[in-house]
Amino acid sequence: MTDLLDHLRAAVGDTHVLTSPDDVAAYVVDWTGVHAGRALAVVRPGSTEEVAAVVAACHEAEVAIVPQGGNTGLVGGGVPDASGSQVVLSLGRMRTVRSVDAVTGTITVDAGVVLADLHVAAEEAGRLFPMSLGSEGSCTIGGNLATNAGGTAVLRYGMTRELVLGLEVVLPDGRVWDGLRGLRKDNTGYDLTQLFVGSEGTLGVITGAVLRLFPATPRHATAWVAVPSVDAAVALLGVARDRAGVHLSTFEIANRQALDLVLTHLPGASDPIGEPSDWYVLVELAGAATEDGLDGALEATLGDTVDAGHVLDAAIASTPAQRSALWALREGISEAQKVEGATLKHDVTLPIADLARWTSEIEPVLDTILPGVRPVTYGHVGDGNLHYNLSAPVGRDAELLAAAPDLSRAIYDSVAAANGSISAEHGLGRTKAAAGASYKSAVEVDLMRAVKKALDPDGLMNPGVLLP
Ligand code: FAD
Ligand code: 2HG
Ligand code: ZN
Repeated sequence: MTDLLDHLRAAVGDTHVLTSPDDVAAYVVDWTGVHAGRALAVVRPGSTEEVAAVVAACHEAEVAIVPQGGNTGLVGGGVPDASGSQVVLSLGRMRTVRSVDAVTGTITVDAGVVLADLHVAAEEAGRLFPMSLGSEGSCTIGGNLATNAGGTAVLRYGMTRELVLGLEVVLPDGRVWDGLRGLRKDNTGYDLTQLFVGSEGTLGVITGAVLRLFPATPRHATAWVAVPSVDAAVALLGVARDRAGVHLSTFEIANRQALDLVLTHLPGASDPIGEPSDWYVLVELAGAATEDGLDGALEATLGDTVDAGHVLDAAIASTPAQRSALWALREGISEAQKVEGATLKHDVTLPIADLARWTSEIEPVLDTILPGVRPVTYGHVGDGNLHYNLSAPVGRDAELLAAAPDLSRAIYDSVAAANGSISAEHGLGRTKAAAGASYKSAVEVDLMRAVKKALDPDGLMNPGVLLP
């Protein structure tokens, strides 16, 4: 291994090959704290050529690589296993915005550009890059592409795969595929770009991307709405779609348990409504600077639904500070639940029409497995995507962890029975690789293995992630 470390140092410079426990510590544990591995080394290349040299050296030495961006992934896919034999390849130094074309509506970036910096670059060109995640201050566009991230703007703009036009990828043998074509139309064979989107670092290292930009939407109408049930939230969604059309950009749900955790653990958070409700919705309309019908459309939506009994009360933001405070209630849930203690995460999608039935049926099933278990239910209800994250009965984390296999199986079985998905947006990573394969047909798993074998015949790219 000394040979490999020498090659890596020659490729990126001594200071960018980290091996001491202190230096590698932040790269080997994931955000949840559940996955903690060991690394042979952490390598921080500064260019596509350096990534290619690192990957070629690892290929030659038959050493596995774990690509890593901002290390905000929630399924353990960006950290090494416990063997101490894997190299973590961090894209953190590759943060250049290569070019912006406001006329065509494209931006070309290094994979290590942080999502919040990408927003700023788009804004400076008078455009919008719409992807919006609670982790946007740390996650990278390479990680977003590798996980096909979702977030709160999917309802209007789609998942990451709908925002990308072309990629640059270092293949497992060190060759570079330059697919940085910013064309809306290109029917010249298999769509290789889309093959790498959502591949979680198992097929190659994404080093650059051409992304779509959209017209800026600086105007907003935002409300935090108390609703009596999931059914009522779905009814509100229907009315909001009719009233706001393309301007409806966010439609998020949270149960009372989720709000309670935010109010308990996040400094400065306050309940904008006061009278407790079982469920809440964050709804936002967004439009161009010249758009002046947003407030009216939001008020009409709420008016229609109050009359029908689907809305109990609402707080409408009238200043940017009030808007941020409402968003903080939604975006603070992950962090607040982490502070509360152990969390058993489930990131599921169901047909929207089944969400109310599913949430009411699964709760008693889980309560028989672990009496008093607390579902912290929230997420992108407009996409049919719930984060059905369980907290233990207060002070009983060990019991939650002991019951975890039974609880997760009950949830996944019922999701599969309803034709849903056990990973809506976070990917499979290490946490769900086995479960992912077990809910797919043998044909589908065979096809996935054939793709993996074709691109990474030696199995050196992120082994143990995505495919068991
Ligand atoms: P990492 O965590 O570093 O890596 C994630 C995966 O991508 C790993 O498998 C890794 O090997 C691979 N990878 C990373 N970079 C590359 C690359 N350049 N080439 C090839 N493979 C690569 N996710 C959502 O979808 N929606 C949300 O709303 C959302 N909200 C979040 C909120 C919080 C508070 C947190 C902590 C996380 C949230 N996430 C969300 C999850 C996470 O932020 C996303 O999965 C994000 O896309 C990961 O980006 P990253 O740069 O941190 O990737
Ligand atoms: C969100 O929508 C994220 O807030 C994170 O996808 C969900 O922490 C989670 O489970
Ligand atoms: Zn989410």
